[in-house]
Amino acid sequence: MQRRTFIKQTTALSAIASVSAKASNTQNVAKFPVVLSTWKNEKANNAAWESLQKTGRALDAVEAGARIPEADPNDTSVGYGGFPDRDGNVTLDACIMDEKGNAGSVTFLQHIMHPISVARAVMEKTPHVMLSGEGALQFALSQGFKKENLLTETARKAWEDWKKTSKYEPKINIERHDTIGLLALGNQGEISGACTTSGLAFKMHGRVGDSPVIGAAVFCDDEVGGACATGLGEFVLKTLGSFLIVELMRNGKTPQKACEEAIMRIVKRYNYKEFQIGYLALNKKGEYGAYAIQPGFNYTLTKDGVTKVYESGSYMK
Ligand code: SD4
Repeated sequence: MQRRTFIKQTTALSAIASVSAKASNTQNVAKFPVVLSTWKNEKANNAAWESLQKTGRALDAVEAGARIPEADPNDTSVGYGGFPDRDGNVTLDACIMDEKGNAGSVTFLQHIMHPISVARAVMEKTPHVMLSGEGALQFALSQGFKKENLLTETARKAWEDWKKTSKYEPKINIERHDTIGLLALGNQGEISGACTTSGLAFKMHGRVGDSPVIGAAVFCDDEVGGACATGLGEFVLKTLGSFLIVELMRNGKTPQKACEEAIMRIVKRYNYKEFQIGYLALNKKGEYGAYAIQPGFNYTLTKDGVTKVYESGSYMK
């Protein structure tokens, strides 16, 4: 479903949103295993859940989940089918973090369908955390990933259309905010997280957002839990939101309160009316939280094998 249509349909759900915002004193609990992802990502959550049935490991689950939108040509903000930058290049950012504090990431990667798996290979097979651009591509090829054209006809047409005005103008919730961030607790209750995106549609060539940055789009600490982000990445980067949320949880905040405080950091300092940020958090007890600046942010939860989409609370009503 197109985001525009989806947003229209979800305005009817705004009552649910305000209920969850008001009810933020009561903490949602899912125990483990559990999978939580940004936006409406049921297929990804189901793939993550299936992976948990096979290996039980949260790291495998978040990778399996992220691979679903990456390969989906209809998802215009992740991987194959992602909208290009303003010069027509599909450039990808992704990161992954496990329960031991290991992390891997790729930025500004082109021509590879599954950046999340390249990020995992960076984590597991190199002494580094982050590889970028041509170097990331060379590494991916050396690991057996295939070089492919990721620009679909639909994305190319959207770009041709955009070029008529060439206005770079992020719009709340309809600026292709479909980036997937995932958090999971595995069968042992261990935490992992992942994020993958083609970034903002029609961005400047070379622009890298929050999604490949550990601490910004994803952070996990097995003593505490994890957090992930979506939205206009520049503001997640400026406030290092996921790291902040994990630290707030370490200091006693519930996942819900930690997400709310991370949103407030942005609201207090920036002109928040112009953009959207959404955060998810999951602690080691299986308690989770979600909060956004604007209405319209939703998330997908899988527990006990059942996957459902929920509307997040938000600062703006
Ligand atoms: C970025 N955070 O590149 C990503 C975009 C996003 O849903 O989340 N879109 O800034």
